[in-house]
Amino acid sequence: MKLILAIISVEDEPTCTDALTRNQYSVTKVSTTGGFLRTENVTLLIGCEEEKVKGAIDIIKRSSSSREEVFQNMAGYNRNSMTTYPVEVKVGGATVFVLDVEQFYKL
Ligand code: 2BA
Repeated sequence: MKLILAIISVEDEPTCTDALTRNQYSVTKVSTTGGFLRTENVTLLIGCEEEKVKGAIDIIKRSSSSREEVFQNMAGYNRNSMTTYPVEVKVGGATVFVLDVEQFYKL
């Protein structure tokens, strides 16, 4: 068994979760925050058999559109300085980790 951790944008989450559950994947959503942009994103936890991993990744890829956006970076923000600067970053898309599950119980 595998555990897929998929970090996706808040905007893409409903489409992605619907598509996964329609295809008989069990999904848990966790609200998370990106360390760089400090904006909210969503991490999906999907436990499935190894042979279903590719199908899940295909669904996540189809439902997570990737695009460029400009953000005001707050990295230099502190009590003495209000300086921000624009950075162009890729948003949407998905960051996916696939982990081996050592044991799985439903108690
Ligand atoms: P954030 O950390 O808020 O990053 C958002 C986007 O900003 C990233 O998109 C990337 O394009 C850019 N970025 C991140 N760190 C950067 C840096 N140090 N310098 C310049 N640009 C940077 P993605 O790579 O698609 O990542 C989307 C979200 O997925 C991330 O949000 C983070 O929450 C998560 N993530 C990505 N890679 C990760 C990893 N290796 N481990 C843990 N979480 C990860």
